[in-house]
Amino acid sequence: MAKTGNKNIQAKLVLLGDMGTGKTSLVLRFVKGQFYDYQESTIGAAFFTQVLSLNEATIKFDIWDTAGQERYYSLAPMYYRGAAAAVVVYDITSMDSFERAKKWVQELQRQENPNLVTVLVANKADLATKRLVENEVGEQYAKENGLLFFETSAKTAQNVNELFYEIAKRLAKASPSRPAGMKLHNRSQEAGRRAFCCSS
Ligand code: G3D
Ligand code: MG
Repeated sequence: MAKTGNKNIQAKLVLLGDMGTGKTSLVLRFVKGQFYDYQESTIGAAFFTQVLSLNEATIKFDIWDTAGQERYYSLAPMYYRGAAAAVVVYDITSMDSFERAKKWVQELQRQENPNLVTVLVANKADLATKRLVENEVGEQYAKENGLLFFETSAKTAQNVNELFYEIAKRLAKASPSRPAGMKLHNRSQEAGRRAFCCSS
């Protein structure tokens, strides 16, 4: 529990990236601590919440897990607009997914939201024998573009909590001190968006 006087932060977080890169699996690992070998494809987008308590703040994440298919592409801005953090995921066994991740990064950069905490995530690190995107390549791209970078495995849980903790820490640092209980978010706008939500 947060100590009295701590910051309470509500933060919208969006996951972007090709279908099959493991976005839903990363969220389920973070929110439920589980991994499913057979993970159903996300339709449209799915909504999850998770609370992380740091010493200095409590962060409530509103997580939008997007589908990744081209046919949902035009919906993406609805999910990343107003986001405090964006997690762009690729699969280390797919060069195409890395190229797609770069496109998402460029699109986010065009939004000119300097406060957006953007993370590049190289998922499926457990599949080292099938690796096609070297760690250094992802890391270098992230560095050049001012992104945080993590290699993760939703399957083994490698770096998954670390990824969300790092985001939480950045958000806590960036957020001005304010009395606990005060919301940073306009809930009435969110309510409309939830109509698109499928599962939690
Ligand atoms: P998406 O939400 O980005 O579309 P999913 O991706 O989370 O649906 O995952 C796509 C497939 O990759 C799923 O397998 C899932 O189990 C697998 N996967 C996700 N993360 C990892 C990981 O870190 N390591 C490994 N080895 N597999 C992972 P299926 O078989 O259902 O397609
Ligand atoms: Mg999914």
